Amino acid sequence: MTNEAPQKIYLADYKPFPFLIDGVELNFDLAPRATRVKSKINFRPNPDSDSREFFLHGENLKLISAKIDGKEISPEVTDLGLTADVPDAPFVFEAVVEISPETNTALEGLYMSGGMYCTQCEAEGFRKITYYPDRPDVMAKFKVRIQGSESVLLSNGNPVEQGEGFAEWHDPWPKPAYLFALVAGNLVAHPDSFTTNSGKEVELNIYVRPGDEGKCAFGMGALKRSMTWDEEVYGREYDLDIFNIVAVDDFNMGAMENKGLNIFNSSCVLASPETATDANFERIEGIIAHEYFHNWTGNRITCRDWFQLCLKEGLTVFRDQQFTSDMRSRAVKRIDDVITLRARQFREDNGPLAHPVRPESFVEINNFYTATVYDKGAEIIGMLKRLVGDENYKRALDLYFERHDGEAATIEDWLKVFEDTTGRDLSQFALWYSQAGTPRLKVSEAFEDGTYILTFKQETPPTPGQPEKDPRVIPIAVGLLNPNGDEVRETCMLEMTEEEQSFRFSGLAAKPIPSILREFSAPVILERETTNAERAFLLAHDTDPFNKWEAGRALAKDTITRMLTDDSTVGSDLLDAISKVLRDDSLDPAFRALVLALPSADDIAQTLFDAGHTPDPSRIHTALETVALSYATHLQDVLPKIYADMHVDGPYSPDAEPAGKRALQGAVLSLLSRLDGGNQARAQFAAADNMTQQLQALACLLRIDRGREQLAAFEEQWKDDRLVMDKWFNLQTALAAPEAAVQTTEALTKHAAFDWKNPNRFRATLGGLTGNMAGFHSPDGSGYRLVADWLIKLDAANPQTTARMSTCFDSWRRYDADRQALIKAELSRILATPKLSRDTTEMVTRILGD
Ligand code: 0A1
Ligand code: ZN
Repeated sequence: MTNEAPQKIYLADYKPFPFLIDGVELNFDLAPRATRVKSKINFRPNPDSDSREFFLHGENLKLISAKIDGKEISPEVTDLGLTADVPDAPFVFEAVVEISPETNTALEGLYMSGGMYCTQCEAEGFRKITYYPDRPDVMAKFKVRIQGSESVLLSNGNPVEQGEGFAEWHDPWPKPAYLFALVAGNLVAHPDSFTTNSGKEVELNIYVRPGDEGKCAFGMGALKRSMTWDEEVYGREYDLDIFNIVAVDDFNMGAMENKGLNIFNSSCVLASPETATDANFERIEGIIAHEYFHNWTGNRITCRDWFQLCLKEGLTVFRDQQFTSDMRSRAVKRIDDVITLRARQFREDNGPLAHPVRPESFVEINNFYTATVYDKGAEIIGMLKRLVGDENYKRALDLYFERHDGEAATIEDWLKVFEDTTGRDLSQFALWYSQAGTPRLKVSEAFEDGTYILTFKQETPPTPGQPEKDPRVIPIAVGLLNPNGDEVRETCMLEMTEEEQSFRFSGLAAKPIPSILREFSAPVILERETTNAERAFLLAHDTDPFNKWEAGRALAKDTITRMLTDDSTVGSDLLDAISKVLRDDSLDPAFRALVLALPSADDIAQTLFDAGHTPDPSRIHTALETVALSYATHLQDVLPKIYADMHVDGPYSPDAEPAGKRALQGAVLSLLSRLDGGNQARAQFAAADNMTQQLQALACLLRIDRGREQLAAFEEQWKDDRLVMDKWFNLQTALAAPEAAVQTTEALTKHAAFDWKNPNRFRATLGGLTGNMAGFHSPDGSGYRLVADWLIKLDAANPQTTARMSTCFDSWRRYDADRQALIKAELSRILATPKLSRDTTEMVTRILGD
């Protein structure tokens, strides 16, 4: 049986909703299987619409009664919503519906997690709560009354009344339904307060389940730092009397920016030194900032329709990246962001799921919360800022906030504020929003009579539905170095607009060594003939930290790919260059750790594929292990000293400086364990008083196929901590030796603590396997089969997480014919599942392609 082709929605079909809303009153009578939702909505005809069709979205609702202007009506009800005849004048619509939060495993709408009620309404979850025009351009003021026996009853806005068994909340700011939230539970608060720049006192709370109180302090600090930063850098103040964060264990994504009531996946807010790693702390700080920043970029100014998702997401990611750079190291943050961009977005942009940052059609909007919309969306803003300059960027943003506050805006509105501020024509720049695919930038050079000429040629490969591309505007930051290592030209921003374009630098005594695309000034793939000697030179001398790192990365990638294509060995050029960086005490330890880290197996596979080879996952694994062992052997005289030097005295702090030292110490430990059979790692595991070092040590042991004892000790120590146990599940599937990975994963799915309906646990376990390239791509297809079995099972309960995880198959065309056939068979099996969700159907169909 095949599933019906679901309906596509097009950007070009946008029409405003025929009615405006003057106010919404909601009344919730909570019960796990029979929550009653009463709504009262004041509608009036929208003068900007010529339609009077009254359709309200509604899914999985039991309609008890409906009224218009107080009179009972019998509307036409389908699986998707309700239609009724309405007056051509203002009117009041009332409805009573019944819903069942306890059986809602999709985690969309009102559901239950660990005994508490919570909601997730973005993108289209409000329609599972009551009948409503569930679209972001319909904005209204909400009044909410909650009746329930829980000690904490929360909604958006400000609290107006509370008593035994009820609470009432009014949100003075008009908002779309996707920002609605409700929480009810026996929770405890970690309270604090913040005084805004203009002297307004704001009450802050992080609500958690009893037992988690000790894990809130860092998140609260991050929230206050975010509030201060947004005032100082963007001039944006908070606008309610209260700001609440709630941690929930069952959540499909990271967190949600509901007005005044952010709901967080507990993994993205709870942290203590004993249970969270340095990377967790940094991520938590970034996500808290991200959700808080949405208050202006997303909530006060929202999106006209879901095609404009990048308007809020690209900008908010850009803002959280700026924030993290300011809080930590700008250089390290940029390198981290580019590693993530390449791993997720470039991969997406190169495969069957490629789509423009602003897509033109979708079947299920939940499938478009992608690396492209978020991370490439943020890169576009970075490019815009580089092109117009910091001052103009600031002026354009001030204008954006002033002009569009309270509105549901579009990408055109966004670009217009930049055009109006600078007088520039951004029509060509707008191609970044409409054209998918990562541009390839080919570089050639010439040197004559003291003039150095750089010639660039841009080309973007075809992507689904877009065979041809027009040339884009590309900001290319370039600096020039003398052969002696001095910088002869400081960074300048070249602005490429043609398909092919040359730039000249005159007055040079010798042919310079160029440092191109500094700070990764555009999300493109640079293709330039160069030598490893030049890469080593740039790794040693480049003044731009991003390109310095990039040179080392290119050197390592070149070595690894050549090991796989022409059986060459690890050369001394790479080893000596890495050794120099590692020994250079003047460099930030976090930066040195990044230089020491090897490119991922996935990165190597894509690089080989792009160069016309068929990647073999198991050989890639072996090559990476060989390089690691060569590093260890070559550096063995310095490793113990650096390990000791990176020791941090005193109590644990998640700040960038000690975290950077631990990062380098961990990278060194990983090399050391290849030489000492894991002795140092065992000692670190035994002595660790923080999760970063405990987990590092365990990972090192698992990587060399040791650590059974430590694994058991870890489980015993942490069996009651859900978030730490996610790490325990993940580490085993992610780091298992290729031939053991599938079996390990299968065994773990039978573990009593494998709660497959919990997205964190499911992702930790199965996602660990799909990220373990050689294990997942086991030649017998057992990895594919196991993952497909679990996706089929999960789809019936939680389509959103299933669809998202099905992307593990998106790179199937890279591999050999046998693997391709095995993957295709699994994808077809998934697609043939009776009642497969719309979400997964769309994703698997796109992955399979034509
Ligand atoms: N807007 C949130 C992410 C988010 C999106 C969708 C969700 O459910 C489908 C949940 C959260 C953010 O950018 O943080
Ligand atoms: Zn966001």
